Formats: sequence, C-alpha cells, structure tokens
Amino acid sequence: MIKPASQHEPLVTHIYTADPSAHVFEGKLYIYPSHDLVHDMESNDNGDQYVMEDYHVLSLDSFSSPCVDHGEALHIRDVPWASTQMWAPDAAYKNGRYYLYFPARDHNGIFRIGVASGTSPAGPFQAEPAYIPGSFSIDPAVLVDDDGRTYLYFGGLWGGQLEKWQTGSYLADGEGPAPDAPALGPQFAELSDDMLSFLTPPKELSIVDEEGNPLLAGDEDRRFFEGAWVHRYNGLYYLSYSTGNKHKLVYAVSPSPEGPFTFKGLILPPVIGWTTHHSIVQFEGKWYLFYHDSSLSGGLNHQRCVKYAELHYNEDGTIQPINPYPV
Ligand code: FUB
Repeated sequence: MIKPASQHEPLVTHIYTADPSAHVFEGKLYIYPSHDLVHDMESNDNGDQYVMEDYHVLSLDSFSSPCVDHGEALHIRDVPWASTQMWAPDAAYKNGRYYLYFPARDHNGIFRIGVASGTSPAGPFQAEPAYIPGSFSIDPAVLVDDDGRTYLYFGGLWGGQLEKWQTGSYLADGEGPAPDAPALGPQFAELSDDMLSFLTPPKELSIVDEEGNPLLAGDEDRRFFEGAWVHRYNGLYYLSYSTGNKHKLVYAVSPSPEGPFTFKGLILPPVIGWTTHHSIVQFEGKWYLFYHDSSLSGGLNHQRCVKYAELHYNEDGTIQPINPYPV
C-alpha cells in the first residue's frame, strides 16, 4: 500500500514506472505500466537504455485511496520467445479472462508482441509460448469495442523498428520515408475471439490533416512516433500518440476504429525526460490522462514515474491541453 497521490505527482515512488495503460476492471482502476530498472547506461536513439524485464500491476480503488502494487505479474524468464526489453504493455478483458499484451525482442533481436493471460486483472499472467504470429514493433494498445470486436493498435519508430517493416518483412537497414512523403502510421489488426491471434493481417492507420491530406514524415510536431492509444467519446474514436522527438502527446479523431483519423491537436506538452506515453480512461464519470515523466529520478530518461491528471473535453469534443507542471 502506498499513500494516495495527487494529480501530477508520482503514483508510486518505490519503483520506477512508465507507459501507463489504465483500465477500469471490477470497479477499480488498474494501471499496467512498464517497470524501469535502475542502471547507469547512457541513453541512445535506439532506446537501448530501456532494458526492462518484468511487469507490475498497480490499482486504485479511488483517487483518495492508496495505490496498490500487486507485485510481479510477468517476468521475461517465463516468456519462452522473448530475450530482452519488455516495453510498454496493455491489458484487456474478454470472455472471463484478462489478457496482457506486451512487446519484447525475440531471440533474433526483433521486436514482437506477445500475450499472457490470467483470471485476475492484477495477474499473475501466463505467457503464450510464442509471440502473436504476424506481430512486430512495439507499444500494443487494445480496444474492446462496444460491438465486441477487439482491435490491437501498435508500432513505434526508431528503436521500435516500425520503419523496418515497410515491405511486410523485417529489413534490418529499413529507413523511414523522406520528409515530404506520408508519415508511417500506427498498425492495427482485429484480434480473434480467443484474443491470442490476429483475425486480420495488420494494416496501417492513416492520420490526415483537416483537408484530408496525410501527415508527412517531416511534420514532426504532428506525425505518429509511438504510444498509440484509442478510446471512444461521444460516438467518435480518439487516437492519441506520442510525436517522439518533439515530445508531445497529440490526438486525432475518426468515426471508425479503422480510420482515417483527422488530426486535432495537443493533449500534453513535453515532460521531463525524452519519452512521453499515456492512456486515457473514464472512471466514476470523469476522464483521466495517465502519463509519465522522469521527475522522480531527477531527469533520467530510463527511470520514469507514472502520474495522472483529469482530462476535460470542450463542447465540440476537442480535448483541453493539460499543463503537466501547474504552479
Ligand atoms: O518504455 C519503453 C519505450 O519508451 C516505450 O515502449 C515507448 O513508448 C517509450 O515510452
């Protein structure tokens, strides 16, 4: 048990946490973060400093109750196909089971997405012996839609290897599009009813401007980098994501979970640390952004802490940007 955290404060301080995926299960808020390890490796653009090896699940009964760390829910030693770097996870519930989706490098150093499952939202989770066939890159996010269809969104540039899959196969020297070419979007696939495989082959989501033109790869203030999250609000689908090297959380909307998504604007300006990664969830009638920064470690990129803030919509459905450091 850890004391209640206020908005913009670290949710827990006894471990470093990042990439929070928040869901309401069984009337509580469950948070599925990455678990950052303490070490003194230098940061690089490939993200080699993110050498995480397990997941802890956190939960809140309410925002005035202490955050509970349910302990280790899955360790890489129990994932036969994975070799290193358990990055940002997400979780979903279907047909009486809870599913944890997570990326890691396979034994060839290629990022894949795996699934583990269990009977409690707090874990522990038992990993499938192999990664999801046809999966690649990082940052899985699941949407269980109202019609029962389930979508897995995923992908990330640079260390997340998304550029290397443009031909449909892994090319070790694959590079991103030219600055004046359409940017790479996140990938998505519908999941099978048992939640363990792709029902449809992965496809790219299109993100366009208000005129319907694709965002370009050189538009680094708006184009997709990593950390896709999709939620529903007032009948629309909201895709939010990190712009990466411009360190912003932004969003786009669509009437369909398969896009195209029209770019709308900023949710969160840059935070302390290189990465920014989030989720958006409704709990007890209000909306919340879960995010991270590196304030708890004094700015170390790979030692981050999960925080939350209330999120407000305008009457036209746009999101009011959040100041992560209000005075
Ligand atoms: O935590 C490792 C990686 O950093 C995540 O997968 C990215 O989204 C970024 O937050």
